[in-house]
Amino acid sequence: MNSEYSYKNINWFPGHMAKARRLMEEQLKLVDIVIELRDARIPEASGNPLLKELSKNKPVLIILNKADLSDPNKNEIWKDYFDNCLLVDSLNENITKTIVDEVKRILKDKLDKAKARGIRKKVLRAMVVGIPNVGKSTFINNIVKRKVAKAENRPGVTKALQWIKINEDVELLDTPGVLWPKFENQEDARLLALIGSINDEVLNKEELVIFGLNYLKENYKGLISKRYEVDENSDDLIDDIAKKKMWLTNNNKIDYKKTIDLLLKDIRSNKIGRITWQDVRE
Ligand SMILES: Nc1nc2c(ncn2[C@@H]2O[C@H](COP(=O)(O)OP(=O)(O)OP(=O)(O)O)[C@@H](O)[C@H]2O)c(=O)[nH]1
Ligand SMILES: [Mg+2]
Repeated sequence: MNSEYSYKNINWFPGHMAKARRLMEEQLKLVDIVIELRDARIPEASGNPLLKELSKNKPVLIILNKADLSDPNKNEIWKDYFDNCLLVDSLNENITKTIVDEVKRILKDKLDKAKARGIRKKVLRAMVVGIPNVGKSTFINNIVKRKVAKAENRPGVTKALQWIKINEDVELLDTPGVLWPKFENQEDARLLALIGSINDEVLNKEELVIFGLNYLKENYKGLISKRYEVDENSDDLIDDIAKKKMWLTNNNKIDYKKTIDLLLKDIRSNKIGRITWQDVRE
């Protein structure tokens, strides 16, 4: 494994994202608050600069989603780093009350002012935004306790905007995951690819796996050895894992494609452990 390896530049901004961004801009005037989902495993890199620009005149609630996959020792540090931030597991927790209460808390001043002027604010509208595959549709389905939005484990599932009513007071807008036209910071782009927010078809998966394994060896010593029963400091780590797991072709050679695919799958789940891939910058 060579750390001098030069990585191929990553970029992914398909047409539906540019369109989604325009439509979101239009809907923005209707919303009281933006709920921005980020991935708890990469809280900084999963923040979209386009969305920051888009929501600059609105209150923002940051949700660090998939907190069940991220390092429990780092979760709270990241939560404290942001204003108005919650750690959430949209797959397993019952989050409706927490989210509705938090939205109402953040908007309390606005609601009180409206009330003082005799205006009873009808419905609170929240736009749910975030990078692809971060869990926006799952988050909404959890809140409304119904499967109203399609959710799948690949980026680019939601293609259109959809308003969803929670109750008489609150409505949510599901939006397509959006990235930005050019990743100036390729390190962030690699992290986005690593967690599965960029279409695999534009990625070099082997590079990603090598990057992931190196990071784990440095920052989570012993996890790889434990998971795959190999010496994680071996010079032939990927081969060793493949042999141990019997990821082989019919004629007993290492099946590299399968090995890379399965390693990437493990890295993206919590199979190896709960991992956070970036730290708060000092
Ligand atoms: N472990 C875990 N998985 C989650 C969580 N939230 C969502 N997922 C999974 O993440 C994958 C993507 O979820 P979606 O809800 O489709 O994500 P999205 O942000 O709507 O994706 P796009 O519409 O493609 O932008 C699915 O496999 C979900 O089951 C979470 O909190 N924890
Ligand atoms: Mg979606």
